[in-house]
Amino acid sequence: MAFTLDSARNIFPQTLAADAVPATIARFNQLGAEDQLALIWFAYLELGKSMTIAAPGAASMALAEPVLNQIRNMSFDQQNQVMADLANRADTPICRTYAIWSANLKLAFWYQLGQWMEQGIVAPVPEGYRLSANASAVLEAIKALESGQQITVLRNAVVGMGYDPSKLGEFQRVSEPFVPPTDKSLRSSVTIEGVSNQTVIDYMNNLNANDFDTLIELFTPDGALQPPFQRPIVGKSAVARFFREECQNLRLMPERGIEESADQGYTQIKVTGKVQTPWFGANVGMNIAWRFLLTPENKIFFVAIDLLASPQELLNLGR
Ligand code: ECH
Ligand code: GLY
Ligand code: GLY
Ligand code: GLY
Repeated sequence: MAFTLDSARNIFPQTLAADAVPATIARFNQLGAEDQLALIWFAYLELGKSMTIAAPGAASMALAEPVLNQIRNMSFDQQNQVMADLANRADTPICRTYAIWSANLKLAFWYQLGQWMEQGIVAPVPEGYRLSANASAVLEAIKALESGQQITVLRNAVVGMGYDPSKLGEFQRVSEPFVPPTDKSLRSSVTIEGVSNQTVIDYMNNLNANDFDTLIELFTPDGALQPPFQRPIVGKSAVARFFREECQNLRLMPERGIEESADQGYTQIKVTGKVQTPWFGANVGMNIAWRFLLTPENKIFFVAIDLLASPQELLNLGR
C-alpha cells in the first residue's frame, strides 16, 4: 500500500503528545479579552520566577517598532483597547499588521509591551485584578504543566491573537531577517542511540546550523512537516519558507530512536530527545519526538514533531 499524507501521520501511533496544551488553549479561548490578558500577565510573572526570557534581537524589534511606538504614545485607555482588540482578534489596522507577523515577531512585540507594563509606560494590569473563576482555573492548569508545555501554551496564545490571517487574502508575511548558516568549522554533530540513518542525522545537524538550503534538499518534492499541534506543512517550498521564517537558532538534542522498515521499501524512524528555543535557552528543555517516514531513496516524505506528554515518553519507542 502506498503511503499518503494521512497514513504517514499515523506512524508510531503510540506516541503520547501533550494534549493538555491544546486543551488548555481551548479553555483559554473561551475567556473574555480582559481575563485573557490578565491571565497571561499572571502566568508570565509566575514563569519569570524560575526563568528569564531572552530579549528579542534588534532586527525583530525594529520590525515591530512603528506599531510599538504608536502604542507607547497612546493613553492608558487607548492602550487597553489595542490589547483587548488583539485578544478579540478584531478588525483594526494594528490587528491586521500583527496578523502578518511571524510567531517570533509577535512574541517580540509582547515582550516589549510586557517591559513597558512593568515600567508603567503601558497600562498595567490593575493591582488586585480579580480573574473570573474560569480564568483562575485555567491559570492553575497552566501552572501545573511542565515548563515546555507552559511556554507552548503562551506561544500559541500569542500566535492566535490579532486579525485572522485567513481573512486577509493575498499578503506578504513579515519575519525577522535570516542569519547565515553556522560556519562549517563550528558545527557540531548529533549522535542518536539506535539510529544511524544519515538523512535523520543530517536533518538534525542542518537545522542546528540554520542551514535551511541544505536541510530542504533532504525532503521529497511533496514532502511534509507537521509542527506540534498543527496541520502538516506540505511541499518543499512551503516547508522551506517555514524553516526560514520560524526555525532559526533552535537547538535539537536528540537522544535515542528506533528504525524500522515499512511498506514498499520505506523506512520509519522515531527519535526522542530535547529541544531548546532561543527564547529560553537551557532554561527549558522541551520533550520532543520526531516521527520520520523516509522513501526508499532515503528522502523525507513526512516528519512530525510532537511535544511529548511527559519525560517518561522519551523512553517510549514502541509502535
Ligand atoms: C503580557 C501580558 C499581556 C498579554 C501578553 C503578554 C506577553 C507574553 C509574552 C510571552 C512570551 C512567550 C514566549 C514563548 C516561547 C515559546 C517557544 C516555543 C518554541 C518551541 C519550538 C519547538 C520547535 C520544534 C521544531 C523542531 C523541528 O525539528 C522542526 C521545526 C520545529 C505578559 C505582556 C501576551 C512576552 C517567548 C514553545 C518545539 C524540533 C517544528 C519548529
Ligand atoms: N530572543 C529569541 C528570538 O528572538 O528568537
Ligand atoms: N518555533 C521557533 C521558536 O519559537 O523558537
Ligand atoms: N501524535 C499526535 C500528534 O501530535 O499529531
